[in-house]
Amino acid sequence: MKLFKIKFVIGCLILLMASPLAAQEHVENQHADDAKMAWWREAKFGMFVHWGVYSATGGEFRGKMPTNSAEWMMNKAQIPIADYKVENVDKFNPTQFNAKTFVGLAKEAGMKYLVITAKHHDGFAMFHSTSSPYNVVDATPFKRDVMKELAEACQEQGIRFGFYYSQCQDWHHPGGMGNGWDKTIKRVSFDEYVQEKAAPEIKQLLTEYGPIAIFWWDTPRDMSKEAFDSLHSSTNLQPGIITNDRLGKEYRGDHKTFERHIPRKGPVGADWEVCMPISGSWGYKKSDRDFKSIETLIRNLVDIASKGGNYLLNVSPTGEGTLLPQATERLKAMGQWMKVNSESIYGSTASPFGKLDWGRCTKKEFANGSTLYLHVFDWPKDGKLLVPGLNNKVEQAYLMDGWQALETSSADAGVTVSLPAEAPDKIASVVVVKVHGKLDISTVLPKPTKDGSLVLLADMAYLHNNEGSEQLSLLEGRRGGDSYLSRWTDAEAWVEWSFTIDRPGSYDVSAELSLQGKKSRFRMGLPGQLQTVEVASTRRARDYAEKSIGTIEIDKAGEYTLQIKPEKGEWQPMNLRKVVLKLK
Ligand code: FHN
Repeated sequence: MKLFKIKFVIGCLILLMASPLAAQEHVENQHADDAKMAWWREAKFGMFVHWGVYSATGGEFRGKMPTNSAEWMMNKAQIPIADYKVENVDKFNPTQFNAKTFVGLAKEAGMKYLVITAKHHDGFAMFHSTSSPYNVVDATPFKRDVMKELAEACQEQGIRFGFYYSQCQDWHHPGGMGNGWDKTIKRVSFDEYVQEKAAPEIKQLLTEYGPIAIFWWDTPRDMSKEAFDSLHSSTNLQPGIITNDRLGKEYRGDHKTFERHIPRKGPVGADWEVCMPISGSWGYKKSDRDFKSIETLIRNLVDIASKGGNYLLNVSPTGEGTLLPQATERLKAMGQWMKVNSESIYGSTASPFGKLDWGRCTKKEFANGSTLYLHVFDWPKDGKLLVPGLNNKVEQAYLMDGWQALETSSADAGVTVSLPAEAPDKIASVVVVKVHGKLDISTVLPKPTKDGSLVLLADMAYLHNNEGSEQLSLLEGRRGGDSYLSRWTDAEAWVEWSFTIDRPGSYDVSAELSLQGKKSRFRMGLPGQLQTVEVASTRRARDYAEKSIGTIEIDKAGEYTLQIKPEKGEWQPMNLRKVVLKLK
């Protein structure tokens, strides 16, 4: 053990000396090097690939389908190493795999980078590991280094290539984390796993597979600083490599990761990416029918880009080495949409607007003007598309698909674009609006209708919360239902809505909420005039009810904010769909 530490320290020193930037890179810098991130920010859209020996049986083990995603089958079914070898490793022979075709599909979809599982939690190396015979060349009938083939195909087709590597969990190596079920394992220390396997494998991946653009860590766990440093320092072997935020909390990496869900707002001042499977499981799972619709996938790409993030969409090659037709069909359809509209995605930045009722916006800013890409999901029946609060002079407006010129008119409310009766694309039609000068946009706040009522929906609220944390999330109802505030477990988290009132008076406030269990107490009202409110249980989380929660006095027309803050100690998490103000 002592010898190991000495070796580590020497190893790290050599690497650190070899790369003067290494020490500097340790200095956490949320704003990664712009030059390094330029291609990634331009790319916006990548392919994630979960492929391993679990794919050989579609996640099934001896006729049973373990729960969770297929790549977790060894864990969920508590499969001993010996049995996993017989049932999965020995059967892995993807004879239909063709790297050129596979990468061509990513390219056809409009994806600019590809990240693939070199080693997942099961410890199996999908490359010709020189540190462990537990790999695709030495241990399977297939005997081919699929990572090498993919790396070459990506290089030939101009797709940036990266590896996913599960650095802590390893259910095969006796020092890896996570295998608590196989009692035949003769345990060694985690540091020995890092020294014998993880560190040398990562170094091999970063020196023998050509240019590696991305290294994607996963499921961080505590480990010694030496272990962290020996893993992290290997990334210096690929100048300009981009890493994510999952090596460990001391290493923020170059971008944040969100998984399976799209944040309501992108984290400010940071690069970020949403990864999600095209279906339900990351790895190929025979029973997985949960393919997202083409509409959902395209609108996800647009939604993420409109918030300033990247979309890493996962596919799951089968035991034959191909994708299911459902996946191929979706990738091709996304490619068709990108063929017409990719200008509105590649190199775009986040929308300058608040919530848009009809869709999303991305933008590109230049020295003397900006281009706005209006992604219209809901084509206005009256042919009038309002861009709320836009004060700039419009120089040009046209449909992305076919370049048909469009008329625009400006008013206090913003710019209205006159559209043809038919939307060019029923999923997302792009209207291009070029404006002069620096963007000048007024915040347009919701205001009461003629009858004096104002509906403040959950997705109009501003969440005071640790962005991306599990607490207090804005969730979309299933199948596109109403959004609602949920998982409000953190009594420190609170919400507020901003709005305009043109008629002073007393406004009754009600809320459509659900509360399971006991009563809950919170404070509600205008800033500095919060009143304590207590609501009784509605019995179950899915039982919503409209509850009166008080009255607020508005003494003059203007802009206001309504706040709801949990009463610490008396708070029970509730779900909230909307708040309604009604002039008395
Ligand atoms: O446990 C893994 C899971 O299998 C999958 O690889 C995802 C992809 O981001 N990461 C972990 C779960 O967060």
